[in-house]
Order: sequence, then structure tokens, then C-alpha cells
Amino acid sequence: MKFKINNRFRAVLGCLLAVGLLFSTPSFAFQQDSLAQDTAVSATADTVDEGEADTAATGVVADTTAAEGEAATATTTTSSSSSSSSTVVDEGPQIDPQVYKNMTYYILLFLIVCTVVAVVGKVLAIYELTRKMNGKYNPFANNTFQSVLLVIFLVAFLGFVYYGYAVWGDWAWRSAVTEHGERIDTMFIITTVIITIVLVLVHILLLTFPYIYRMRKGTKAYYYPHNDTIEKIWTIVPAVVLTVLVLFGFFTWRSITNVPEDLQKSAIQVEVLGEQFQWQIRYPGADGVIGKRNYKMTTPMNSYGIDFNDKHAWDDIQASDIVIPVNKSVRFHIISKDIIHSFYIPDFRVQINAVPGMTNYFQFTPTMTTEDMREKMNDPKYDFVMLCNKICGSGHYNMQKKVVVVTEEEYKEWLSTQNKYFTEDLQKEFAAVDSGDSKEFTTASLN
Ligand SMILES: [Cu+2]
Repeated sequence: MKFKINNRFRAVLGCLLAVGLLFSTPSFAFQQDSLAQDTAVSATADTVDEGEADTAATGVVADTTAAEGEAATATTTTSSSSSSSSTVVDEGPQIDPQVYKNMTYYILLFLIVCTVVAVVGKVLAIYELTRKMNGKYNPFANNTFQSVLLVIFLVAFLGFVYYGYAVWGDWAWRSAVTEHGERIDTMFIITTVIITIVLVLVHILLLTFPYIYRMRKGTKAYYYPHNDTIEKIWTIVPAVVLTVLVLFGFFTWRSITNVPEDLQKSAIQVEVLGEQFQWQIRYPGADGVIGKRNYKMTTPMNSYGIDFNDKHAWDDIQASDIVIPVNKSVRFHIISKDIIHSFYIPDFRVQINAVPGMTNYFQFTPTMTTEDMREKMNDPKYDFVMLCNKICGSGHYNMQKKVVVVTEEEYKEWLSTQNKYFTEDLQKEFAAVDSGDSKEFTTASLN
């Protein structure tokens, strides 16, 4: 008899293989598991024995010597030896529960889910077929069912939107602690109100129309190709709203960033340099002017690349944190050493990019000290933080600096304790370069 491998046979074979794999995978894993446990137990058995012997011996010693007042040392040895033996037992190889769930497991799980869906589909098809045969089939029943589902979804969706605003809104919202921050918050609230109205209206229309206009017995679709009025409304209204929002944003941004020149000069200056993956902070020192920087001057010692030919740089101060006085205008000079980073202090509503080759400025006035904020938040460890807000590489997540807002007296005191950037070693390096050929310096620094 000629044996022919037909399709049905192949399907059965495939199923058997899949079922076999399904059962064998966890048992393999179980074998590995018990094997590993066996070796772990035998490996630790010796050390446990020793530990127990020690414990027993010192335990006896402890008992006998306790009465003689030597208990302290004896008990400490007991406890240390027993704890060491217990840690040995704990350190036995831990079996990762994921060992049961390798790739085959997930593939088989997927196949099972597919099979279940297919079976349910077939059962439903048979059910429909029997109804048709009995003359009970209503072709519009599914339309009503689907549209009712959409209405139920709408109610749940609106409930979640309400919940989101009422319960989570508070978590996302914290008042700004800078003067200009209030203007940004006003803009944010107006935008949120407008988009919430649009969100609710659009969803009500989108999800109730399938129910109101569902196909029913005796209804006929109405052909309605064009309506000028409706098209004008849905073009002009969003255009006007968006124009108003964009202009509002534009003027707000201008009012924040266009600072009169005299106010620019009277502010406290701070330079922030972004690089992969850290921030460097420089204060101008007693002269109030930040010294020039030139990337060609970068050396291992002068990693900031400060140009000491500019005497303003001599008294510059390098700080580890950003410390600024409350209710004083501070002007940040934001620069980058390598690629684009972003200077972002969420509590202050401050964000501007740090772009290599140019300086961006952001001037603002903090209105609350860190201490006051901690009291307000009821969190004694709360800190303002400046983050990099441009995904700039693998260490991006760690590019942050603490921002401390203090009173003016505290600020002056803090500033007086900070170290100058132009250290004695740097002075020596600068003097050596100055006396030599300046060209040599440039090439050496570039290599
Ligand atoms: Cu960055």
C-alpha cells in the first residue's frame, strides 16, 4: 500500500509536535532547576556543616562563660559565625522564574490564543447558520449591538476624562515659582480648556452618530455630498482659534525673552555649559562679567575651554550646583560643548536649548526659596532641579543639576565659599603657554 503524506496528516503531525514541545519545555526547565538546586545544596552542605559545628561549639562556650561575665565576646562570635553560615545558604544559585518562559513558550501561547479565537469564530458562524435555517436571522441586529457598544465606550471614556482631570490633574499641576511662570500657566490653562471642549464634543458626535443613524429596517441612506456652510465653519473656526493661540504664545514668549538692556546688565549672570553627559556652572566672580570661552583653548586641565587672555575670566567661579537668590533677576547664558542639549527647570517654567556655537539666554526671577517650597510641598527633601530635555545620548537621563533658591544673604555667603576656576595649576599652564609660541598651544590642545 502506497503511503501518501496528505495535508491532513501534516496538520496532525504539526499539532502533535507543538503539543509535545509545549509539555517538554517546562519539564526541561524543571530538570535544569532541580539539577541546579542539587549542586547548590551539595556545594553549601560542607560550609553549612562547618558553620553549624562552629555555632554549636561557641554556643556551648557562650553558655558556660556567660555566668563568668565573658558573655559579650562569646555571643558576638556565635552570632557572627551563625550569620555567616546563613548567608552562605542564602547565596545558593537562585533560579530565575523566567527560565520556564523562553521563546518557545511565547510562540506556543500565541498559537493557542489563535486556536481559541478561531474556534470561537467557528462556533459563532455555526450559531448564525442555524438561526438562518430556522428563519430567525435579523441582519440589523449586529448594527444595533455594535452602535450600543460605541455608546457604552463613550460613557466610559467621558468618565475617564473626568477622572483624569479631577484626580490626576492635581498631580500634574504645580504652580510656577517664577514671575514669568504665571503667564505661561495662563496660556497652558486656556489651551487645556479649549482642547478639552473640542475633545468632548468630537467624541460625543463620533460615538453617538453610529447609534442615531444606524441601519434599520425600512431606512434608506441619504446622499448628502456637500454643504458649504458646514465646511466654512469647520475651516474658519479652528483657523481663528489656532491663530489666536499661536499669537498669544508668540507674544508671551517675546515678553519673557526680550529683556531691556539695562535689566540684562543688572541681573546676576550665570553660565551653564552642557556636554555629554553633564552640566558645568560658571559664575562671573567679583567683576560681574563672565570671561570669554574659546573651544580651541580646551586642555585636559582647562576642560571648560576658558580663555585666560581675557582678564574677566581670572576671577570666575566654578560651582557644583546652581544657587540663586530669591526675588532677584538671574540671566542664564546657555551654551553647549558638543551637541544640542536643553536647559529645563520645570518648576520655573524655563526651557531653552543649549546649542553648540551660539549662546542662548534665559532671564527670570524666582519667587520662592527652596526652603519655602519644601514647607509648601510638605516634603523636607524637595529640590528644584534642572534637567537636560533633549535626548542627547546614553547618559541623557543623568544630566541634571540641583537648583537651590536662597535668600540674598545666604547667596552671598555661598558665593564667597566657592572656588575660583583659575587655579594655581591652570595659572602655571597659562603662564607657560603665554611665554611660548601661541601656535604651539593651539595645535597641542587640538590633538
Ligand atoms: Cu543632554
